[in-house]
Amino acid sequence: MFDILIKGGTIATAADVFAADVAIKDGTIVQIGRDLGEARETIDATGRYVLPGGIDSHVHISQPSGEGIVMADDFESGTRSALFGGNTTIMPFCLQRKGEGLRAALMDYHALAEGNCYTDISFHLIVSDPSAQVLGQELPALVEDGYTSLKVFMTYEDLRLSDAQILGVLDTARRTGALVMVHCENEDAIRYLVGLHEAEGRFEPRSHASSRPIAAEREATHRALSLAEIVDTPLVIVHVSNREAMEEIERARARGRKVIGETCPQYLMLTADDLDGMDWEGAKFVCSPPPRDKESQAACWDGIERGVFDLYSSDHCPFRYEDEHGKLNPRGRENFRHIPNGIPGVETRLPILFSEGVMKGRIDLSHFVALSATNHAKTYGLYPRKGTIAIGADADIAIWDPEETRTIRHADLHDASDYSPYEGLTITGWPVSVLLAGKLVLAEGKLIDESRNGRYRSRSRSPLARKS
Ligand code: DUC
Ligand code: ZN
Ligand code: ZN
Ligand code: ZN
Repeated sequence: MFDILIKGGTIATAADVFAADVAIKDGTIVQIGRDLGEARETIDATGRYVLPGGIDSHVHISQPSGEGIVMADDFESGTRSALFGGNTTIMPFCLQRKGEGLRAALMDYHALAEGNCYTDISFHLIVSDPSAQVLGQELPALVEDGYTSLKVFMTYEDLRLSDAQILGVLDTARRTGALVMVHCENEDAIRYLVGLHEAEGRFEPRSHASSRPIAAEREATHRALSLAEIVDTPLVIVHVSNREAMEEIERARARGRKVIGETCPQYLMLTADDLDGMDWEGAKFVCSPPPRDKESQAACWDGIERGVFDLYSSDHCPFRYEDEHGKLNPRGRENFRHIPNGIPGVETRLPILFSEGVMKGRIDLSHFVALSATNHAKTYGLYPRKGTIAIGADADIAIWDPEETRTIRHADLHDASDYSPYEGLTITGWPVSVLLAGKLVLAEGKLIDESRNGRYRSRSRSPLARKS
């Protein structure tokens, strides 16, 4: 006797699309086929797609973001929103505080997450202070413990690492088999341009975009790839916003480098013009890198279609708009440089890709599955336990109604921000039911299980980052 049988749907994996039933027992997919037998509970998936639960490998939850600034989502609201968006695993960042170790930060994030998650979670580390102790002892031990990826920043005064520090991190990553993600923007160039904007009295949100030009991202992307080449380490270039940065990735690949590219909904759907607007409304769209122009949007779609991007993540980084702790904090409402960087999007990521990508014929359903789940699992060491519909995999499944048409309204979303950057966008194709480890948590758009059974998952090393 199975626990659950999902009957009559169309299954899609990153490789195949086929009609079959899925049988689940003890949280695992145990059979795929026809006439599988009896189950305690049957879910009718006629007319629907049965897909691996989404994996969003780039989200920020409860991350300290500057004096007086508070991220809108905690683990409860962030994972609830992720679940409604068809996700079963998210990967938030754990930020190292300067002068402290990585373990200390991890203890805090684990304490915040424990018992509060509607989806599974797994942490990336952010290395802000690569001391000898961190690189020599902590990081190698943490990789052994299943924290197998980390991010470094080339921008933000308080987070950026020097090229020498980045080389040290990359070299440690190569020796230990960790996978490094890089935020590529040239901090010195940005600081110079911010100064020019301030000198000219251009304090409004739009100046955020013009002080972080494409050339600053392209240059840093080139530099990060060069540093990785120097110490022979694979690299993930996160949140790529434009063609010139994409071309750096392609050139590095042509030289034989292992590089993963990631883009996000904001670079497919928004432009710098969104940072204009009455009453500082443009603050709602302030993220880094900033949204660019129509040509860059087309380039990022092209990068999705051609496989320049293996990863499509939300970069969910939610701040409330009307809040003295968010976008309109007292300093932020006077000067763009104090507007916290980041926008919400964990719930709308997959519906946007489905509607704009699959329904508009830019990508097929298997490519959608690869970009929404499989490639994230493969890149970050969760595959094949997660990211596919296969016998033996976790029964993390999202059932999609490809015909449901709804317009995005923040009032209908489940995060703790107070706006969506995509308000008013009409979407065809929504996830309607979600199973986490074989338990139906979301059923026909209703949260039916509030027990927050999401678990922390340690990960294997990325296949890209073998020890050497
Ligand atoms: N980088 C991110 O990855 N997210 C939000 C802000 C940032 O700079
Ligand atoms: Zn970043
Ligand atoms: Zn991010
Ligand atoms: Zn407040």
